[in-house]
Amino acid sequence: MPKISLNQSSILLLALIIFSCSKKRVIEFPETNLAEQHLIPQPLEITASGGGFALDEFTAITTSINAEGFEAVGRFLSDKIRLKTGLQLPVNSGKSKKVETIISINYALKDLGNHEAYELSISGDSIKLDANTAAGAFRGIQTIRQLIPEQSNDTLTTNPVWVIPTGEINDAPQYQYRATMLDVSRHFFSVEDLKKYIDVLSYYKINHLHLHLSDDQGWRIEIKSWPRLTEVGGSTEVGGESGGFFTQEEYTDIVNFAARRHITIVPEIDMPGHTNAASVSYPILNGNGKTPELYEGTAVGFSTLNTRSDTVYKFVEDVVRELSALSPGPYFHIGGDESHVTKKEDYIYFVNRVEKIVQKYGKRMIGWDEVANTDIDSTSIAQVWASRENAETAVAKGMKVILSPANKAYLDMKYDSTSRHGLNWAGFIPTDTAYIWSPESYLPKENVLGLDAPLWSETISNIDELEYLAFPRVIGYAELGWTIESNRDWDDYKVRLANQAAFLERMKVKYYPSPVIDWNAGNKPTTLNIQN
Ligand code: TNX
Repeated sequence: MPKISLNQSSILLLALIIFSCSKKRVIEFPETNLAEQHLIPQPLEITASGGGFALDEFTAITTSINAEGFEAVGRFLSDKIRLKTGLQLPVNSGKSKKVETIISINYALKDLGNHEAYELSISGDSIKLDANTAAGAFRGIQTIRQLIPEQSNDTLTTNPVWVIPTGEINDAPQYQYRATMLDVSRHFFSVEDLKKYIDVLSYYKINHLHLHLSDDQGWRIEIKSWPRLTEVGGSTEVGGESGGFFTQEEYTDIVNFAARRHITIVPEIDMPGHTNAASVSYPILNGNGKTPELYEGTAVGFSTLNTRSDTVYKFVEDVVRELSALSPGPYFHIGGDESHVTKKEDYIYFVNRVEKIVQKYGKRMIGWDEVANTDIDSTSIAQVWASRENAETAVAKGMKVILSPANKAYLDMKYDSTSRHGLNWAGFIPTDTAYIWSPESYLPKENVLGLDAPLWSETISNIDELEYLAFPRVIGYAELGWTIESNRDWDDYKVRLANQAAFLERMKVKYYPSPVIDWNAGNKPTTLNIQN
C-alpha cells in the first residue's frame, strides 16, 4: 500500500483517531486523489491536495441556521450518510458527543455566480461546503455523498472510517434546466415508483422532473371540477392494463418529496391532440358529436379538442388553475405535439389562447417544438424533439429552447436490436451514443434553457422496466446538462459510470448492464492499512 505524505492536519487527525479509539491503531491513509473520484456529473474545477478526511462516528454536521433551507440540507446529508454507512451524524447539535471532524454547510458570503453553484474545501479535519442557496448546498452534498466510499476503508474495527480525499472543488451547472420526462399516461407508475426514481435522479443533480400526465390512453391527475377525467379517462393504459391516477394529495406528496431534493415537478397536459382520454370522459370536448372509446393502442395523432368551443377553454382554464395551484414551480407544459387532425389555423388559435391562460395562473408555458409556429410570446419555451426548423423558428422569436433531440436523448429508444423494451423509430441509442453528442453545438448556449431526456412508456409498465431504459443513460444526460464540454470525455466517463454500479445496486436500481461499459472496472475499495 503506498504511503502518502501526510500534511499537518492529517497527522493531527491520525493522532485523534488513535486516541479516540483508545486502541493502539496505526492508520496509513491509502493514496487518495480528489481528482480521480468518479464523480458524475464531472465538476467544473478540482484541485487535489493529497490528504484524507476521516468520516467516522466522531464526525458532526453543522449548517447556517438563518439561511433558508440549509439545516434541511444538513439533515438530508446526515440521513443519507446513515443509510450508506450506519453512522449517525448529529446536525447542529450542541450535545457533548466527542467531535473530531466537521462537515459545515454554510451560506456563502461571496457571490458564486449561479444559484446552484457551490464550493467544497476539504482538509484533514473539515469539509467546508459554501453555497448561496439551499439548492446550491443540496447539489454540493451530492458531491460529498459521491466522495464517501461505498465500503468503509477499514472493515476490521468497530469504529470504521471512510476516507474522503482532500482538496478543493468549485462547481456550477452549465444549464439551469436539467430534466427527465416520465410518461405516466401510456402506463401508470405509482407514487412509490416515482419517489424511488426521483431520489436516484437527485444524486446526479437533475433538477426538474417533467410528468406527462395526460394522453390518448389515460388521464392521470385528479381535477376536482372535472371528476370524470380520472374516473373514466384514468381507467385504461396501453395493452389493456388497469390504468390509475394521482389524487391531488398524492401529486402534492410527489411535489413535496421532489422539492426536498430541490427537484421541480413540471406538469404536462398534452393538448389539443393526444386528448382521447379527456374526450371519452367528456365527449363535448372533441366537438365532432361523437362519443369516442377508451383507447389502449399506441398510434398517435388521431384526437383533437374542439378549438372553437368556449366549453373547451373553460375546461382548459379549470385544469390549468387546479394543477398550477398544486405545482409551485414556474412552468406549465401544454404539450402541443402531433396534432395531426387539428387544422393549422385552429392549432395556432388554440395555442395562442392557452398561452394566455397559463400566464394568467402565473406560469411560463412550455410546448413541444410545434408551438414555435404560433404567435406566442418570447417568454414561452419550445421543447425540441423532432424539428430543427422549429427550433430555429423559436430562437428567431426570442424564445428559449429545451433540447430533447429524439435520436440522442429519448430514453424510450432501444439500446440495440436485442433490447427487451423500447421503440426504435428514432434509431437505437446505446449508452455511448446517448453521451457522445454536444448540446452546446446544437444551438448557441444563450438560447438554451437546458436538456430534458423523455421516457415514453408505451413499452414499459413497471419500475424494473422503467429502470432498464433509464439507467444508465439518464446519468449521462445529467452530466451533459451540468458539465461543460471541455470537461467531458467518453473514455473518462465510462470508467466513472462503471463506478456507479455499487450505488445503483445498493439503491436496488435494475440498470441495463450496457456492454459498452466495463462494469468490473469500478468499485475497487481501497483498504486502510491498520495494525492493532
Ligand atoms: C413521439 S415526442 C411522441 C410521443 C410518443 C413518442 C414515442 C413527442 C412530443 N411525441 O407521443 O410517445 O414519440 O417515442
